[in-house]
Parts: sequence; structure tokens; C-alpha cells
Amino acid sequence: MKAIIYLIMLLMVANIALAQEIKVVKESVPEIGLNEVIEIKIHISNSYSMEKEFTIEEILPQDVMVIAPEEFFIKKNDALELKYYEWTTKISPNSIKTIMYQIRPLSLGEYSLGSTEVIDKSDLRSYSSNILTFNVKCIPNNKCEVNENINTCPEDCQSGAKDGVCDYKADGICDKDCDYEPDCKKSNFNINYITIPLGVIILIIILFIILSKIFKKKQENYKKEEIKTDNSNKSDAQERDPLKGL
Ligand SMILES: [Ca+2]
Ligand SMILES: [Ca+2]
Repeated sequence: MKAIIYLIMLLMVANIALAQEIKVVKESVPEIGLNEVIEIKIHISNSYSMEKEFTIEEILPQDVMVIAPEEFFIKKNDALELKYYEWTTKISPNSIKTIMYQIRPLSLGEYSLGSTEVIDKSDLRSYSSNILTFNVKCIPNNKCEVNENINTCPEDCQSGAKDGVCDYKADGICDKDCDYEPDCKKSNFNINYITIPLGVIILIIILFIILSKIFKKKQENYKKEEIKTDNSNKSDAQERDPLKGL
């Protein structure tokens, strides 16, 4: 990374003699520990044969503490409050100027700094730098803590640890962060396999009880009806009996 930056810088210097242009390159170390301060450098090359004045705007990432320079500006982008630096500087002909600032990242993981916007005040043309990323690593203490994972704290969080990151690999350890992983044998048991047949059986039993009750009642009614008919037949026969009353 550093070698690439130096190569770009070398090319920028070489370009001064070859072409008339403005180049902006941003750099930092690729990695720091939590609570450490990171220094960001913005190199601006003016390959014109005249002095130029620029305004430079650098939007700072969220979740950082501004260290130096202490003064910064705030603007609103939708509901988001953005901290940013703004400088105005003159750069001599055929030379490079470096602007530096320091911030302290407040959380672990990868930070990304958007491109620095540089505007040439003489013709209002704007130039953008590269996007810069750096990683904030943990300070190891043999505990895989909240917000730490195998990427941000490989010293404390082993592969397969329950750290919110799925390490998808066949290493004999089932990582519980994965929905599916070669080492996690997912049980094919489904509770529905029991509840649905059980429900059907209960329904059949209830239906059987209701139907048998209805059947029983109908049978009782039929018997009552039969006795009633039998009695009325008997009384009819008595009515018609010619020997009745003798
Ligand atoms: Ca830790
Ligand atoms: Ca994990």
C-alpha cells in the first residue's frame, strides 16, 4: 500500500514536467488499534506554471473523534449531520502541498473516507482524490467481546465463535452464526410432523363422540316413539273391543 502511494507520488512529480494538471492523493496507514489516532495526508500537486489557490473539502466519517485541527464544520445531509474540514490554500507552481489531519475512530472494523474535493478557485474546476479505507483492530485481551469478531479481533475471536460472523468452512466446528454450514448438522425434525397428525386424530375422536351422541339420542327418540305407538294401538283396540265394559 505504502509502495503504491510512493509510486503515485513519484508519478505526480514526474507529471509536473510533462502535463499541466491537478492531482489529489489521500493516504494513511492501512491499520490501527482501537483508541489510537490515525493521521490522514492529502497531497495536492499543482503542475501548472502558475500559483493556484484551492478550497479543499474533506467529509469526516461517522463515529470518529476529531483530534487535529480541532476546528471543524457541520452540515446536514438529509437527517445526517456531517462533520467536515474546509481549507483554503495556495500552491506554488510545479509543487506539491500536503495537508494533514488526525482523527480517533471510536469503533472496530473498516472505515472508509470518501474522496476529498478540491476546487481550483481560478476556474472553479473540481478535482477528487481516491477513496481511502483503513481498518481499526481490537486490543487483544483473550476475550471475544461484544462488537468484536473474527475480522476485527482475530486474536480473541476464534473461528467458529459466536461473534455475529459466519465462518463458512468445513473445519469440524459448527459456527452458530451460520444458517447453514457444513459442520452444523441441521435436524430434519419438524414439530409439524407431530402436531398435524395429532390434530387430525383429535378431530376424528371429537367427531366420533358427537356422532355417537346424536345416534344415541335418535335411537332413544325412536324407542320412545315406538312405545307411544304401541300404547295408542292398545287403547284403540280396547275402544273397539265389543266385550268392553262387560
Ligand atoms: Ca477482546
Ligand atoms: Ca462466528
